[in-house]
Amino acid sequence: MSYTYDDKNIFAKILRGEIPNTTVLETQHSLAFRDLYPQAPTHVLVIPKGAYVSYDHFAAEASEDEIVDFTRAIGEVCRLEGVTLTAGNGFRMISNAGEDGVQEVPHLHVHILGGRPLGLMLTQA
Ligand code: DGP
Repeated sequence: MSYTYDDKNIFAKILRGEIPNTTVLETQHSLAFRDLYPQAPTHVLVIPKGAYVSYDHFAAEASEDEIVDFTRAIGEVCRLEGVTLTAGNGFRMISNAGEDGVQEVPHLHVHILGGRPLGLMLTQA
């Protein structure tokens, strides 16, 4: 079965410039911007510019250039936000996918959270 991408999602609109965002970093294939509802002092979303719904979609179909760009963009955002292990106290990166992952926006995004102790990764819900 192939992946289905809905280009009406909010991050597709951000990529098309239809909705404003607070950009942290833009590279050839990726965009990083602040989450509208931050859960920590650092809460940045990193997205590929390509039409990928989830990380498994991206890993299966993105080019090597896109994958390298996205991976390095995530690292660069951590550096810019001062949460790397060399300059700060660390961070958490999360990528929700699908119904069980409780993904709200169906365009691949990685949350980078930091700037405070984040507690246990999961609590029962
Ligand atoms: P997820 O549940 O992993 O799909 O997270 C989606 C995140 O996107 C959530 O933390 C809130 C954020 N978000 C939703 N709409 C907007 C928006 O219009 N702009 C920005 N910057 N973030 C948004």
